Amino acid sequence: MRVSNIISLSAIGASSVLAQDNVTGKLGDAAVITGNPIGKTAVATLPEEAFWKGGSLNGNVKGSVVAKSGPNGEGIDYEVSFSNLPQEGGPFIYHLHVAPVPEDGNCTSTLAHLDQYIRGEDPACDPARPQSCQQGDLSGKYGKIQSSEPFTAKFHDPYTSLKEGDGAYFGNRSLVFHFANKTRISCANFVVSGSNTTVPYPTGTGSIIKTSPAPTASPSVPVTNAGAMFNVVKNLAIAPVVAGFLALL
Ligand SMILES: *[C@@H]1O[C@H](CO)[C@@H](O)[C@H](O)[C@H]1NC(C)=O
Ligand SMILES: *[C@@H]1O[C@H](CO)[C@@H](O)[C@H](O)[C@H]1NC(C)=O
Ligand SMILES: *[C@@H]1O[C@H](CO)[C@@H](O)[C@H](O)[C@H]1NC(C)=O
Ligand SMILES: *[C@@H]1O[C@H](CO)[C@@H](O)[C@H](O)[C@H]1NC(C)=O
Ligand SMILES: *[C@@H]1O[C@H](CO)[C@@H](O)[C@H](O)[C@H]1NC(C)=O
Ligand SMILES: [Cu+2]
Repeated sequence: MRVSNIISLSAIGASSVLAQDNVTGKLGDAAVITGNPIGKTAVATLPEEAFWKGGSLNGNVKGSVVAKSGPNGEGIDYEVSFSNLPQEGGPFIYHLHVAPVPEDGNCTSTLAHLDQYIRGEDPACDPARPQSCQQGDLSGKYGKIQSSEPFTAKFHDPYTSLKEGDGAYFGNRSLVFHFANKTRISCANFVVSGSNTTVPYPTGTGSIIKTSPAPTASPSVPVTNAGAMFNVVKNLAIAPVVAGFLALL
């Protein structure tokens, strides 16, 4: 790599670290959700037809977000898969949006991201502090969609809910898939299945009484995409050292 490239990379690294600061929502950091109904599932599947009517799209992006109550009802386990990605305009981003998609399929009507703590979109979510991000910013917290396909990801998010009545509940909301520039390509409503049975959490005691079948033994999956992004940040952070060393040669 040329020295000039390394120096410009290190400049980007420094400015993105500064921009991330320690932002959080006006109402603070997102709370960890407990008491999600065991076995409850919400699935959003992108429709046949795209909302975006531009070139560079062969039909619509295909894919879904499958969300299940986490182990013991804590947080949500997500399984994400997308394919038939546009030829350009990535990396793609996806979010839980606050309103559902209306009958006419207009993705603009889904409004903004699920953001109960009033954080806003800028500066960008720091995946090292997911509690400080908008709850609905799944790609911000767990990784954007690069163009290699199919894209699949599994992650555990502690801050979203399948318990009706919670502000963080998204079973009545929607998924939106965007270009990197935020233009909305496609959107879908979540379809909920499974019971409302909640594991009782007797406060102050460590015991949990299970009243329904035990949660499937899906372990909480490490957040590999966020880890990868973190490595990029770390690599950028050492770039000035490398540049300084090369300057001596
Ligand atoms: C953000 O950082 C500043 C300076 O380090 C500190 O004074 C402030 O309390 C921090 N805010 C939060 C919400 O952590
Ligand atoms: C967003 O990106 C897409 C794909 O590159 C492009 O076609 C579209 O014109 C862009 N929209 C805006 C508002 O820049
Ligand atoms: C979608 O809704 C927005 C806001 O109501 C409107 O401006 C836009 O024209 C609609 N788009 C389509 C394709 O109907
Ligand atoms: C979705 O459900 C939550 C919790 O029950 C509620 O606060 C919110 O207003 C609902 N949103 C929509 C768009 O129906
Ligand atoms: C879950 O609870 C909500 C609100 O009480 C109710 O509308 C819904 O029908 C329940 N679903 C099931 C499967 O029992
Ligand atoms: Cu979005």
